[in-house]
Amino acid sequence: MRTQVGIIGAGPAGLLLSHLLHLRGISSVVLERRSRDYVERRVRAGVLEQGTVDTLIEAGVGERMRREGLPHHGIELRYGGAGHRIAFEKLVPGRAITVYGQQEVVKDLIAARLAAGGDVRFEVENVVPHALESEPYITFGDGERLDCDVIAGCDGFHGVSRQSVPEGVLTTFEREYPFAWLGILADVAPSSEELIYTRTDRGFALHSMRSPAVSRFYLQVPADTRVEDWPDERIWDELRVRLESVPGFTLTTGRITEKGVTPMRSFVTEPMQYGRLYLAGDAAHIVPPTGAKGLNLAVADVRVLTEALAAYFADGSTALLDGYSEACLKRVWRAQHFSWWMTTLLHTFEDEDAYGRRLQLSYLDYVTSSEAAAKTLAENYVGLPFPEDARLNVL
Ligand code: RFL
Ligand code: PHB
Repeated sequence: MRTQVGIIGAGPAGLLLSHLLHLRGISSVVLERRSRDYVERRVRAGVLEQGTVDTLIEAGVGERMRREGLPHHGIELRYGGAGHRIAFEKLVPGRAITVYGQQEVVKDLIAARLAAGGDVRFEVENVVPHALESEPYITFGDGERLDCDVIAGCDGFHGVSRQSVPEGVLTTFEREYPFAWLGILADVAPSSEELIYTRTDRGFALHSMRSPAVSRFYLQVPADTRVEDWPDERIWDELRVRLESVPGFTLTTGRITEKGVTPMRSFVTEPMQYGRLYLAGDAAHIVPPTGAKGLNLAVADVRVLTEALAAYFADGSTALLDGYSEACLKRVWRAQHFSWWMTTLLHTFEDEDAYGRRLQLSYLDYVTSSEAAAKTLAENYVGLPFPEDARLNVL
């Protein structure tokens, strides 16, 4: 079997890449370890940057997102007994975020690929990339083989692609945090119209949502937390204590339908390529979810890779492919800093002394009282515009 681009992983990165390549007349095969049902149900991100929304619309897969997504023009930072709105419409006019579940994006992309006759294979085991320096191919299943010109490693943080690069080639940069997020989904109308990022002395809490009838919440918990130790009542009690920290706010509770613990990590690999293997999304970098950047960065990588591959398959030019990693890493590091900064601003750290706590509160006061500081938060949160040379020539 032969294709132009062999794509490992059917998360947002792999699926969007396959779709964009199709629009440019480039063939691909997507190999995914999990079942279609599993990837369509995997509850993860919920916040789409303006540039991600624009990309999905431009690529013709934004119809349902436009109908069902919730545009948000601000977020609330809550601490010290008061809430403070970061108003995007004033700080970054014309830019906003859209709340739309990652699994909905994944569903839309899978539907688009299958409708166009795309080759997306689920429940594929033993995927291994080979001959990355010369004529690459992927083996999978029981001795099957996919020959390709290029391999795209879109298989997330624990995938096989990054691990197939010879030792000594990649440099990694990493930070682990001494806490995790316990996330839940509940059948209850949101108690607030906008997302609430809350800092309390008991830890961070986030009120997010998925629809007018479904809410999403996160609690900062110790890194070794087990879901079994958090029965529903305990979760609601803790969310109440942390979120009902301003007068007049009442948390409405409901049936919890999903629970999970997410470790918090920052990670970057440099470069994001080796030979004819190109890494995109979580396969190349991870951020803690506080800045809502992971999915958005995956989309940004894929835009750059699509243009580089289009140039390569058009006339054999390798300049854009050679510069792929460098082109992506600027945005990656901006998002790394923003995500680390939001995380350190809003979480409690066990080893923090009174001095550290004062610094944290001082910065929160600054962000919520200075327009310049608030603007810094806002423009990073809604996502910096793509550079001029990162146009997406889809049509
Ligand atoms: P994914 O989504 O992990 O997809 C990788 C795919 O590769 C498959 N795979 C393999 N397939 C074949 N062979 C192998 N050996 C394979 N190994 C793995 C996997 O099954 C999977 O289907 O990576 P991708 O496409 O790069 O997308 C990245 C995003 O999923 C991730 O960055 C975001 O979910 C991060 N994130 C958030 N990002 C945002 O932009 N906004 C948010 O609000 C946000 N909130 C979050 C988040 C992540 C969270 N968790 C659970 C990590 C909230 C949470 C709680
Ligand atoms: C979510 O709705 O899942 C979500 C929202 C904002 C974040 C992270 C996750 O920063």
